Amino acid sequence: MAKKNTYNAESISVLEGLEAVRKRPGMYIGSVSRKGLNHLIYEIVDNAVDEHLAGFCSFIQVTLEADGSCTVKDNGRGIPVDLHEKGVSAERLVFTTLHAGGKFDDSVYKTSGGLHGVGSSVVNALSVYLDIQVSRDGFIHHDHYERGIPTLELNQGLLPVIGKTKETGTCINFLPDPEIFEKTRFSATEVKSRLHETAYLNPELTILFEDRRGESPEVSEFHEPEGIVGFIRDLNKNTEVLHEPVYLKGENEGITVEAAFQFTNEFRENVLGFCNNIYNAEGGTHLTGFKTTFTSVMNNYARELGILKEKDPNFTGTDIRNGMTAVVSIKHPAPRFEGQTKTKLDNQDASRATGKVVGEQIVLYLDRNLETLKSILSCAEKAAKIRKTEERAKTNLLTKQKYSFDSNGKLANCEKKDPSQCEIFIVEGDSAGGSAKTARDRNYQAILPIRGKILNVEKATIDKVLANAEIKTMINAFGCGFSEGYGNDFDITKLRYDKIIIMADADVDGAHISTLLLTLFYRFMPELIYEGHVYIAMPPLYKAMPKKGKEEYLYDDKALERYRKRQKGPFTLQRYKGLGEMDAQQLWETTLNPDTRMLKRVEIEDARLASSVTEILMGSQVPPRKAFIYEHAKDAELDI
Ligand code: TSJ
Repeated sequence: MAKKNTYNAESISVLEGLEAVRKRPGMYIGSVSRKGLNHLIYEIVDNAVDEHLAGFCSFIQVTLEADGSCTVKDNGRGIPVDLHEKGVSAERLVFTTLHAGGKFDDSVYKTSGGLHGVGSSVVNALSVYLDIQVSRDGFIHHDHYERGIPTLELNQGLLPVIGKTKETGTCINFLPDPEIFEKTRFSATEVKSRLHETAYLNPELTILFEDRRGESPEVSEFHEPEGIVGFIRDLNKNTEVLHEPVYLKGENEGITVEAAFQFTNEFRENVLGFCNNIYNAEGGTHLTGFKTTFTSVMNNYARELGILKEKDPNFTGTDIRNGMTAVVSIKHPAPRFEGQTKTKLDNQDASRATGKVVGEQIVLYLDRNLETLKSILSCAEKAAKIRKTEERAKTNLLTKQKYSFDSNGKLANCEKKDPSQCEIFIVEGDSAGGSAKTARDRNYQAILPIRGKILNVEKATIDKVLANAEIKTMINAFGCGFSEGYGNDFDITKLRYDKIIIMADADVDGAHISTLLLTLFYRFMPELIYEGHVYIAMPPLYKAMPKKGKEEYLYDDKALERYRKRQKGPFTLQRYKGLGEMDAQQLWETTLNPDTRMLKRVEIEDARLASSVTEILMGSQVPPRKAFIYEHAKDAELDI
């Protein structure tokens, strides 16, 4: 009797938990956009990765099914199905118990192994159905849930058995709930990228990915026996590298530390941190430890080699990491996370352990590899030189004009103040800017013209970009500041516009402007992109005017091809060269009017992708950038 009561009490709290998750899904999975949707897969897969880390699973298969569901299968021991003390199968508890607080709940820190094993009940609650088969002890045990509620009758607390097997493992099939998610199509690109990363971090694991949604199924296998060294090679695959990747590993205070790095001839650093296989978007103590030690070791070498003279100041950390690509991956028994998205590692012992391991191992390597050491130091010298020039330029600027962000320049603001209803167009060129100001609905549309030639400096350094008055006006107009590295002064809640729309010509200069703006956003205001506020206007290339019938705007050459096929009678074709050529009425119809315009939302789901994308975007050639835009063009939304 007592048992039954506990179970009833238990089921009530299960229902309450379910309701909490379904009411505020963002609290548990971050968002209900495609990013949150993909997250469901990671929550499930992480459990299988844990089983791998425990030493019992070597293979994980992830399938995007034709019906929109996802199947994840491992060859681990199988989730325990025996009776738990509460009188139900242990498996039921895994899928119905909401573990204290959500990942994105401010009040709670994640404990051991990040959030592993905690997310499966959340995935369950947010799925139309979740079906599970556990192969264990010679039998296949079956369970099924609908929107988090179990639908199968238990027999004395135990799951129904649907077959015999000699294998062991867990297989889960689930369908995300369209009542919850804005988008229900998983992004194969994002999922693959994350699985590939998991494979790099777990060199003995094999992950098979299959996408069965298209005409012909696509299969990828991820197995990276080189581990994070392979990760570094992959991150640097499109850049000129200066030496072979360096790999360090050690243990300190019960924390395992692994790091790999390689310098390139690019003027940027890309240092990624992972704790217990989880990416730390906001960095944290492991990265601090790595960076501090690396800086001090390299400064010592620079003095020993006479590159820095007695009177010279040290290189800064940024100087020394100029061109560096690095992955720091630690295993910590009890990690704590802080920061806006709870992805910043907070344990002080992680900083000590990483510093210690890196400090010991790096000198062992560099003492024997002087060529590598010299390449790294020459990167630092170059960076220091540029920094000094820029510091001088900035001081000059400061004396002439206060380095502030409160000018409003040429911004033609809108009248409404409610951010959810407002849009800002960043328009290339004064003439297009002028037409846009006339054409807009001043009620809710703001226009900020930006002159192309100011920014038309190949690979303008970010300092120059930030010193640009129009860029300052832009940052000021957005209202949310900007963040540099991990020092974060950015506050997205202060954003004054729901849509930031880049409006540039479809030519080289236009591409350049969009490139710089997107790069700027990635680096200093990435949340704008993650939260889907950034759009690119797609002005049409042509206007077709038939002798009989309606005029039509055509947005690309494919559209023109289709038009030619379907248009029987004669027509005149007007080709637009640029935004500047349209009059106010045309500009309104093609680019400003929400009922007729075409917008493409810029979507990058993860910071890890941003670095390589930035590279593509920063590159001086136009074609790769085009490829980027086109790859994401499938996400293009006809904004009607
Ligand atoms: F495959 C998968 F990704 F779909 C998935 C696998 C999803 C979930 C929610 C869990 C798992 C999973 C869990 N794979 N392997 C396990 N292992 C256990 O839960 C397990 C097995 C045995 C023992 C033991 O002590 O005997 C303990 C645990 C935690």
